[in-house]
Amino acid sequence: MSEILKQLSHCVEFGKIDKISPYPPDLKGQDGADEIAKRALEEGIKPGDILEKALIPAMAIVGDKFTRKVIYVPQMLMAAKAMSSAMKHLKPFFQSGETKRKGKFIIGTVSGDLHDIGKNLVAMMIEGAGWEIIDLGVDVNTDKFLKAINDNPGALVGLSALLTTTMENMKKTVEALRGNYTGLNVLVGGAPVTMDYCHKINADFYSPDPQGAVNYLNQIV
Ligand code: B1M
Repeated sequence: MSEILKQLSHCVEFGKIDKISPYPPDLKGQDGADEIAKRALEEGIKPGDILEKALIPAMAIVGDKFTRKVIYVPQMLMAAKAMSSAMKHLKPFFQSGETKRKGKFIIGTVSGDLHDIGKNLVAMMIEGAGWEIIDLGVDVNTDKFLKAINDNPGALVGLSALLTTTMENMKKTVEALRGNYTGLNVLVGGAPVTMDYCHKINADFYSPDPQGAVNYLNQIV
């Protein structure tokens, strides 16, 4: 991995957002994920490589440290903020899809779940593939999904869940969507979700990553 991607990965792993951020103390005064991601792009590193080789692996390390109780929620939050500060530079590249939209895609993280990094990535990639995104945010209850579908006839829907506890809410929401709309296309994803679970809850498709979701949508139109 190039030196700059190593630096970026380090910043995300240790929650160094930008130069003015005083956290973590040993990186005080140094560039953070914000400045380094911008510089990596200026140096010609591909946005996809920045994401796949630096940002996503750094978050995987953060998750592993959290599991091993090496770090706790505040450090995990700082890492997420550092990741987001880098993502804002990548966003325009992933969103530069065709201007003519293929359709509408409603997306949200299910009720009780505040994780939005993966959901935002999926939204960005799908937008870049030419779809209009209606992002309902995090902790989205069933009524909010139902209202969005009602307001946007013909839209497809994507649900993200990162917690084993909130997968149950994913199931409840899908059940309600099925009960209210026939022919609605529902995609599900998020770290604990599997194809088996997708079938079990009667969703249409599961993708482990944004590209799988894009490919699925593209073969529908
Ligand atoms: Co939380 N957290 N967290 N967390 N967090 C996990 C998920 C966890 C696995 C960490 C761990 O224990 N190792 C664990 C869940 C365990 C479990 O349920 N089995 C966990 C926990 C326990 C918690 C809390 C309960 C901690 C606490 O308070 N004690 C708490 C819950 C809060 C809540 O939601 N109610 C909590 C809080 C947080 C923060 C707020 C601090 C922060 C989130 C900040 C934010 O999102 N803005 C956070 C973070 C950062 C993580 C980890 C470290 C990283 C998540 C992430 O952003 N990954 C995570 C550990 C891990 O995942 N390794 C963890 C990077 C992202 C690109 O990947 O989101 O998987 P991901 O998305 C992927 C795919 O899953 C897929 O595409 C994306 C790109 O490849 N995908 C889809 C996602 N959605 C999709 C939808 C699709 C298709 C694909 O179609 C619709």
